[in-house]
Amino acid sequence: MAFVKELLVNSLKELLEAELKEFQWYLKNHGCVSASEMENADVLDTVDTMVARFGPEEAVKIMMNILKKMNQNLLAEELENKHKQGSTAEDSKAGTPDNKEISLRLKNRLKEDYERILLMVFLVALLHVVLGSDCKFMPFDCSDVYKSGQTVSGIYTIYPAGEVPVWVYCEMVSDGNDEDKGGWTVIQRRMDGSVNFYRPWNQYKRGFGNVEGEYWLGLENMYQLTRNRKYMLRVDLEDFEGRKGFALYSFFSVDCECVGYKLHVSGFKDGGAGDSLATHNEQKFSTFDKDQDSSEDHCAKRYLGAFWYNYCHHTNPNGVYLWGEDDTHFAIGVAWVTWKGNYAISMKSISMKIKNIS
Ligand SMILES: [Ca+2]
Repeated sequence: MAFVKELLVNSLKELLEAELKEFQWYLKNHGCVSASEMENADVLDTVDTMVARFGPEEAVKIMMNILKKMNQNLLAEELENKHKQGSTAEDSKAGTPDNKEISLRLKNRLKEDYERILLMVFLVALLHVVLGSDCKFMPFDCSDVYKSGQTVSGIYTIYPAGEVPVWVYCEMVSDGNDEDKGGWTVIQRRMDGSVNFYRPWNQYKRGFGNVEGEYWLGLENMYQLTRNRKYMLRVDLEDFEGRKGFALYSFFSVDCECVGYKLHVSGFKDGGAGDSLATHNEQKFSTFDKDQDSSEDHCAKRYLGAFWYNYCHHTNPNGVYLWGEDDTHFAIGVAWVTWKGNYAISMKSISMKIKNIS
């Protein structure tokens, strides 16, 4: 097993810096190592931690699985090519000859990127790895991530719909009461105008943007989350003068696409911003290419956004990022009217986040 570990470490050394970071990140995010163990640790430290925790055999299995996942598509392609050439079987049947011979053979293979991937395929064959679920930690939402001991805000993977991973920003601390702390799953965020939010239905369904910055989690993900657990919603706002406010709702859910991803939001509690969502309760979602609002007008097109428009809105979180106050075009900005009493004032930042009510 020591030999296998050595091979693994050598192959890890061949990875690019960015891939190593991704590898470590993946280990952390799957609960294989903790955040504190990751701090200042290079990849060899991480491997040692893994080996100490799971034993060499299990550790190598887990890491091989992760490497496979990181290269999923390439791997599949290479596997297929190899299969056609008939050499995969040959490699597997070769058993475990002299270490030096293998090392030499493997070293030659490390010359190019795709050959490095082949090495991993070879190692997997050598280990007879049965694909498992890594460290068997598949958080459903950011509450699960928080409970697993990850208390630093940042990007994590959650699994709201079975095996499909979804990248999300988890806000672990808010400036509210103790009850607000920990494990908020951010479903929408604007902060610097870097992402265009005027997008069609399929993108609002699926999600878009940068998880580290501005993004929309996707209506289908919101549906999957809220059909399984009960959530509260918090909307944080900041204007260009640096003033902050928020609105809290004790219940938030989104219905299936079959009923237009209808919104349910209730139990308002004021954090200074007032209740701009009341009028949007029980509304279907609308985009410029799907008008499901309660107006004879086409709200998404008129107000250049996408939302659970009614007739039409008191807030337009996915509207145009206006960089402050601008009344040139009525109500197209990122407005929250019950706070500002004015449709012309667009927020500097807005984020909508949900937390599981336990
Ligand atoms: Ca309409």
